[in-house]
Amino acid sequence: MGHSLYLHGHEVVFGGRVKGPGTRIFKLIGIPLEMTVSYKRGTCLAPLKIREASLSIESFSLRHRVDFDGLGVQDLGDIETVPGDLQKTLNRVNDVLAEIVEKGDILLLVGGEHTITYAGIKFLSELYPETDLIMIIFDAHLDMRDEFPLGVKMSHATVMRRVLESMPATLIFLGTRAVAKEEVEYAESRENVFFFEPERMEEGLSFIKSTLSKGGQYTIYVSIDLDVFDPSIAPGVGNPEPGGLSLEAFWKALNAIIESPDVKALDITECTPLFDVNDITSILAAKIIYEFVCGYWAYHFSK
Ligand SMILES: [Mn+2]
Repeated sequence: MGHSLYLHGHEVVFGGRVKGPGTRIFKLIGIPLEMTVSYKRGTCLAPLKIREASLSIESFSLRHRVDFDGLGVQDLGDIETVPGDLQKTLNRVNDVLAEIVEKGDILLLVGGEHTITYAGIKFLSELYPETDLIMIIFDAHLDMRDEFPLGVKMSHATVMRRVLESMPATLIFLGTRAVAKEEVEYAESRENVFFFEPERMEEGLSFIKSTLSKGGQYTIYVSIDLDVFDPSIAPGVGNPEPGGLSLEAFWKALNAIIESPDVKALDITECTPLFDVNDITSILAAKIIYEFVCGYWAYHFSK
């Protein structure tokens, strides 16, 4: 015990009250991190706003014929960040997760800026050291600069490069369309980085399928930066970028991915309620969590 003292519960719980015993394996944790955002501010407000949004929409998934209500998703609250100290915050996230998450749990991390993904994937790599880590990252960006801003090694624009330097993982990006030359050159120099523009989603999904059919033991971490969507669908993000995914393309991809029982974590990042329109980006984030949980249940537990 000890590290979970840094968990701060809210009266507003994702999806409302936990109404059924369910599997109790879905654990939702908010990480209101906002330290290195580079354009529009407000990511620290997202976890609570997304919880509120979850109360305003239906919890039943028509697609999967499953109701989120009763699946026993535990909302464990938010991890308190360490003001001004990113490294301590990331370490703290790692420590708290190690204390409350067990093998077999499905982790739902609600950011916060995209930098939280470093702590999430590091934790999974320690929980499942015997498996091959695969990250599937929905993002307009590669987040693979060496420094951003100049002199800063760890930020939401460098985080995936730091992941690659710290652990053996295969990174598959979907929806890529806003990159620096430096990032493309770095990504293409690596054998374990693959990226697919919005126009190549089908190719990306086939690639994921063939990767997973090689017969290894995998742990899959799904990371969603909401700027992967077209800004007309998700305006409340820190770095909006035209030409993003449609919802149809996204649901198709998400459902194909969660058919794999190796998926152990989902994170949703970069939502900023301050720049949203009618809360539609927070509502979309809540909807993604509903559909992810209902779909995962339908594929792996309902039979
Ligand atoms: Mn991004």
